[in-house]
Amino acid sequence: KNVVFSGIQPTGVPHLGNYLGALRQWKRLQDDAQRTGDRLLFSVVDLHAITMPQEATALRIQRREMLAALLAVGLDPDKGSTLFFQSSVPQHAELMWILSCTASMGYLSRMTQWKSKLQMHNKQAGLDDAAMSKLKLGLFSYPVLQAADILVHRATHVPVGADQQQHLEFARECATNFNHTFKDVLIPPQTMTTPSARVMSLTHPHNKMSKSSPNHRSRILITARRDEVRSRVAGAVTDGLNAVTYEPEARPGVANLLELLSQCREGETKEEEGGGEGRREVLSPQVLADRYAAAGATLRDLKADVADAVWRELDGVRERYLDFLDRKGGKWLDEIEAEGAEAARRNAEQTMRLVRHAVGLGPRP
Ligand code: AQP
Repeated sequence: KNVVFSGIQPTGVPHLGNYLGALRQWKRLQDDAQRTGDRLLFSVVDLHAITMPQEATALRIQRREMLAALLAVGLDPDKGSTLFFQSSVPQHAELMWILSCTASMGYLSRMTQWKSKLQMHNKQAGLDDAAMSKLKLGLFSYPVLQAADILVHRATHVPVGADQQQHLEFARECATNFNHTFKDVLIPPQTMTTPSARVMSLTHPHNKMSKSSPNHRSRILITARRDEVRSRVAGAVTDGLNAVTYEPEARPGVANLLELLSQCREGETKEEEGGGEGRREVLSPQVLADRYAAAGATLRDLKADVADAVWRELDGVRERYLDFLDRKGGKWLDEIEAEGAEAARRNAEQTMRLVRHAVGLGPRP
């Protein structure tokens, strides 16, 4: 049986990008697992979140909000998904340390995300002492923690966005390094690349939609009210040409809306339209654009349809989210997390017994 692991940082309520790029796929894997019996582990990766400065009270709240959001999109421990906070399973950090003793600094320093963070600090080469002291070790080594997250559960499959491919390659490298140095214990995981395109910011369509952007109008949260969805989409930056065409380079804002429409309509079934069973035909952004153009439709027409499609996709999430946060005065979420963490610890401990023994740190398992 396959073991699937994936994680999301508790850096704010998930947005449409997180949903279409990750959470919706996790839910589909859960649906499939009813048939395949695959094991699914989804973690709120709070140890990753602290690679950037976080305020303690806010982080405590955001972890719970993320858990409520995962449940609200339909992930369900009763349907085979193990949901837990990464920090509740100390084996993640323990394996990270062991892996970091065989991981290559050179490999880590070539990671694109690290290089872009370095650029953000505007201190590319020849870092002086003052610049070095501002850069934190955790930010540099977090791919090792990411590798440990996956390897400690002996995950065979990891659903991630295209931007994470390099880190997955690194995780495979960590597993092979370990197996070569000590003993064949860890399983190099396979990547399951999310099929959907990246969702771009509604205000700066060259950037991806992001939780941490200071501009709230750049994103649609999965807990948005209907009027918020409408106003965010209506306010999306497009251009002066009031016709619909699909030109990702020249018209990124319009292309993003067409991508969103295509992806959100994919989730609708014929049943909802009063038809038969099964998934509705997926219309590509290009085909959608051709149809709008043929009908002489305006950007306003497109935006109205996008807002409707997004709302249909997110319908009910907000109510469930608010309900889950409040259930039993908040205790319900604690119970779900405690159960998930217990199951995840049991799973991770099986691997760690083998790992500790292989390294010479523990008895024969
Ligand atoms: N804009 C996006 N389009 C498609 N997928 C996206 N993901 C994130 N943004 C988009 C996917 O969401 C999953 C969880 O991401 P994360 O919590 O690790 O956060 P992130 O990738 O760093 O981006 P965020 O959510 O915008 O957070 P911040 O602003 O804190 O960096 C991943 O599978 C990711 O690919």
